[in-house]
Amino acid sequence: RFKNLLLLALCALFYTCGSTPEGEASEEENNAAEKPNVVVIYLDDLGYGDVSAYGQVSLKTPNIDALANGGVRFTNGYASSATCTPSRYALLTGMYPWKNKDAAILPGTAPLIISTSQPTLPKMMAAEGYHTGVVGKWHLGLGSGNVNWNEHVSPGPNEIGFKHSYIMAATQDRVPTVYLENGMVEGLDPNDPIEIDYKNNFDDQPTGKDNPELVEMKWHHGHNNTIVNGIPRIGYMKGGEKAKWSDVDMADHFLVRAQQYVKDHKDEPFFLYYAMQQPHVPRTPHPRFVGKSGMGPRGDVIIEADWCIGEFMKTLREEGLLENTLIVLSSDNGPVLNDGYYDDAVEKIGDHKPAGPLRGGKYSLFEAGTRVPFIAYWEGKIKPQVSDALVCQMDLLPSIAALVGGDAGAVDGKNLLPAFMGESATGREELVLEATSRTALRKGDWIMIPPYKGPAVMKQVQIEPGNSLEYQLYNLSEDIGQQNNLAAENPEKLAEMVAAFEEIRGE
Ligand code: NG6
Ligand code: CA
Repeated sequence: RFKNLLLLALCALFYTCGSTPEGEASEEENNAAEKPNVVVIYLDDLGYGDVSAYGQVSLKTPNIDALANGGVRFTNGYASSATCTPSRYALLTGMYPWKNKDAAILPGTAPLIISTSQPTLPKMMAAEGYHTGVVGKWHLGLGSGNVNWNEHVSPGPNEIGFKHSYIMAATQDRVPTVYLENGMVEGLDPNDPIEIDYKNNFDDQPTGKDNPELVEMKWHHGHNNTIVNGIPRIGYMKGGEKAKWSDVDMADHFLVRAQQYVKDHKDEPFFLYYAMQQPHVPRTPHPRFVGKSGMGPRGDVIIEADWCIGEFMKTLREEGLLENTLIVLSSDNGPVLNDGYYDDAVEKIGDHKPAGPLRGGKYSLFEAGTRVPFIAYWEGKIKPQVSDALVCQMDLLPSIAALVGGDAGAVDGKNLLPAFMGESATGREELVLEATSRTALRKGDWIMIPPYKGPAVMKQVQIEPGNSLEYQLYNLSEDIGQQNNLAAENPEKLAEMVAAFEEIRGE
C-alpha cells in the first residue's frame, strides 16, 4: 500500500515537472503573482480608539483585530482630512484635498468633484487590466449640477474609473435616501419620480422641524428636514417611495453587494472599494446587533461593521482569494459622538475612548481628526507587525500602482509600498493635514498648527477643532495627547515647521 502511494507521489511529481519547466511558475501562477486583487475597506467616522487591536478594551472588534494583528497595524496612519469628502478625494486621486476648493463636506446635490480627466486609483487599476468596483458610501458628488435622479446620473464613479458602482449618493443622513447602481436609482417607479432640494421644502412634505410627532430618532442639530423611515435628514426629498433604502438593512445590503462583486470577478484581477457607512449618523444597527455593545447604537453599529468585515473575509477565503489579495482597512476621519441626533452615544460611552489617547475628534486638526486605524493585510505575504511609519491614505494610489506595475500619474501621494508591505519602517517625512479647510503640518514627530480664529470647542459636537490665536507646536513622541504647546519654548523648531509648511502649501 505504501509502495502504491509512493508510486502515485512520484507520478504526480513527474506530471508537474513535465507541465512546467523546473523553477518556473505556470502561467496561471504567474498571473496570480503579478496581479493581486486589492480591496480597500473604508469605514466612516471610526476612531483610532474604536478598534480593540488599537488598545481598546471596552469594545470588541475581533474581525478587524484579525486583520490588524495578522498584517501591518499602523500607529501613524492618517486620513488626509478630518471629514469625509476630502479624505475620499485624497484616497481616490492621490492629491491633497486642500488643493481642490470643492473638496469639503458636500450636500447630496453637489456635482462630482473629481475631474474625469484626472488620475484616480480605479483608473490606474483598470489600465492594468483590473476589474474595478465600488460598493457603499460615495459622497464625492454626482453629475454636473442639477442632477435629474430619474435618469442616468453621470458623471459619477463609473466616469472616474469604476466599471461597477453600487452606492449611496452622499451620506446616510442626507437625501436622496436611495441606492444607485451604475448611475441608475435602484427600484425607482417612473410614476413616482424623485425630487431633491437642499434649500426649499416641497409644500406638502412633513419635516423633522415641524413634525416632531413623526420622528423616531430625534434630531439634535441640523437633520430636521425630510423624514425618511422615521429619521429626519439633511435636505428635502419628494417621491421615490419604492426606491428608498431601509436603514437597518443597509449594512447587510452593502455586504451582500461586496460579496457578490468578489464572486462575480474572482476569475480576473479586481480592485474593490468597499465603503461602509458605519459608525456615521444616523446609527441604525440591524435588530440583531441592537444592545450588543452596551454603548447604544454607536457601539452597536461598530460591532455590526466588524461582523460584516468578518463575513466579507469569509467570502474571500471561500473563494480561495486570500493569498492573492491585499486588503487595506481604514477610516475616513476620526470619531464623533453626537453628530446631530440623540442616540445615546454620549450618555452610554462609559469608559470607551473612541479616539484612544488622541486629542480632538472628527472636524479637528488635533490628532484624533485624522489619525485613524490603518491596516494592510495580505495572507502569507505580509508579516504581522506594528509599524510606526507615517503613512496617509493619499499614498495608496502611488503605492498600489507600484504593486501592480501601474502609472499613478503626478500626484501628491508617495510610493510607500515597502511600508505597506511591512518591508520597511520608513514612511513619509511630512504630511499636511486638513480639517474643515484649515491645515497643519506633521513633520517627523512634530505637529505645527498655525493660528486659526474660531471656537476652542465646537459646542454641538463637543469637539476641540484645534483653533488658537497662537501657533501650536507639539512633540508627539512624548506628548501624543497634545497637552504641551512648545511653540514659545522652541522657536527654532517652530520656525522650521512654519517654513516647511509654507513651502508645501506654496505660500
Ligand atoms: C455635517 C453634519 C454631520 C455629518 C457631517 C458629514 C450637520 C449639523 N452636521 O454637516 O451630521 O453629516 O456633515 O460627515 O448637518 S462626513 O463624515 O460625511 O464628513
Ligand atoms: Ca466620515
